[in-house]
Amino acid sequence: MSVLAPVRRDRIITELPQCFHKEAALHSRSSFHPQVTGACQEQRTGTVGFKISKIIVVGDLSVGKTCLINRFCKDTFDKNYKATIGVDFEMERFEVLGVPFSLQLWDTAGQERFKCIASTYYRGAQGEVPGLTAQGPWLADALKENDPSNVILFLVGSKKDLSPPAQYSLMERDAIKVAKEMQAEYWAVSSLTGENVREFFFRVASLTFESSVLAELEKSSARKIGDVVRIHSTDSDLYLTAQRRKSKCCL
Ligand SMILES: Nc1nc2c(ncn2[C@@H]2O[C@H](COP(=O)(O)OP(=O)(O)O)[C@@H](O)[C@H]2O)c(=O)[nH]1
Ligand SMILES: [Mg+2]
Repeated sequence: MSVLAPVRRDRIITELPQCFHKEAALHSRSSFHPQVTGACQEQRTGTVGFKISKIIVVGDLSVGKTCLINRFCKDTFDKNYKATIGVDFEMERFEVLGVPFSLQLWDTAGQERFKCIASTYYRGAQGEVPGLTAQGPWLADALKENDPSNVILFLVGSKKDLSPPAQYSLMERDAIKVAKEMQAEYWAVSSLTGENVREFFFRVASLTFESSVLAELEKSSARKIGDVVRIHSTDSDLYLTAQRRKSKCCL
């Protein structure tokens, strides 16, 4: 029997949520990777359903990191600024294509004096969400603690409600350029009105899930090759292939 409460009905994902802008998207497929859909249907997702993926939100002071997390997790918005002390996290449980999937959303403080604490929490992150004005030092610090090939990046333009649409679309053009350079997916959100907040986190959960399942499939196929090698250990060609596959999936 599971000790966990059932996943909330509004955290169930049955289809791939679409990207915000095709020009700055991690991918613009309209549905989940066919291998992922197949693995979920056949319940071949291994340990993914038991894992917790770490998402860290980094950016300068006051860009709106805490409000973004609070809007999604608690559906609240606080106009009064309260500095985040150190780091804090919220757990969010989803169900993606019938598989339980949990995200730990880490909120970090922008202050210099918390930088050293923050770097320890960056470790093991799978998704990162830098605020628009802060792609610089915070992102570099967070990436230092992780293998960049295992990390999915999102660039968020916050406080969309503050600028008139014409002005916003000009800023957005530059933001999209920056996102493309960073190989990040771009989103524009408002935590005040809630615009795109849910869509954004659903996309984060879905793309993180998709990459976790693909990594799991890769790992299990490498294991299978390893098993064959053990049986036919005299076959040097096969052995080499298996070694190569193993190192690739360890990346
Ligand atoms: N108008 C508007 N203000 C926002 C929005 N998000 C955050 N703020 C305000 O910006 C300030 C800083 O927000 P906060 O989330 O605490 O920033 P953090 O330091 O990045 O965590 C607060 O006064 C918020 O009320 C938004 O979407 N729209
Ligand atoms: Mg904060």
